[in-house]
Amino acid sequence: MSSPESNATDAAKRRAAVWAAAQIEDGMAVGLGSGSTSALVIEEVGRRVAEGLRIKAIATSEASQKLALELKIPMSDFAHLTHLDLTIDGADEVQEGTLYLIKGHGGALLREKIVAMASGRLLIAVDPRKLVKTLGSVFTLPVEVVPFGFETTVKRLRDLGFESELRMTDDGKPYVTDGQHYIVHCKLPQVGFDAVAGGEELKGTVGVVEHGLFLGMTSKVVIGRPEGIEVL
Ligand code: ABF
Repeated sequence: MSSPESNATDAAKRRAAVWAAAQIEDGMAVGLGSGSTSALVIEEVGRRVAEGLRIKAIATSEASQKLALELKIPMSDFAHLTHLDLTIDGADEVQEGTLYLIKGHGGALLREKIVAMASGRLLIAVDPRKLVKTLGSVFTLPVEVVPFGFETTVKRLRDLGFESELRMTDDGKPYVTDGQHYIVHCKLPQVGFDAVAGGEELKGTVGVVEHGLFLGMTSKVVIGRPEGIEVL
């Protein structure tokens, strides 16, 4: 049986998701995010498509692509669309004030970043638990790395000062992303961490494909709250 707390979180996610999906206009090219909040967005988009909304969409993960196709959302790809009007995605953490994000605990950060970068606007839908004052205070930072020589990449990340651990599956194997990479979880220093400089350092590390810091990319954040929604 689900707890009152998880029911409240589910309701908050749904409220944020429905508001976010309502921002899509007829004729738009739309990026569809990953994770449980994005799944609710995709459900709502599917409902609107069934009612006649005409869009083309690109998904940020195989799971979201599958759900969107089941709901008969017209899917496209970057061979046919070079620009998206709007991407709606979730986040693991949203820093109050800066709207800097940690993303990628769903394992899809690389595609999420590629889709967000191709998008005119990035709308993030979250429940209130995702708001933080300091990035990394609740979640580690996922960093996507090339499998070859990952042991040396992890060492380089540790040498930069990040406590770093390879993400494993429940059956003890390295977690493999849709892009066939591994994920390393890095703990962010909680005092004096410069997200911009840190992001550049991570990006410049040999073996790193991409990291889950999304800085200066967010247009709006919608937060589902018990009394309605709040937009930042
Ligand atoms: C994606 O899914 C991610 O970037 C983030 O890791 C996660 C958030 O999932 P949820 O909405 O389930 O909390 O958006």
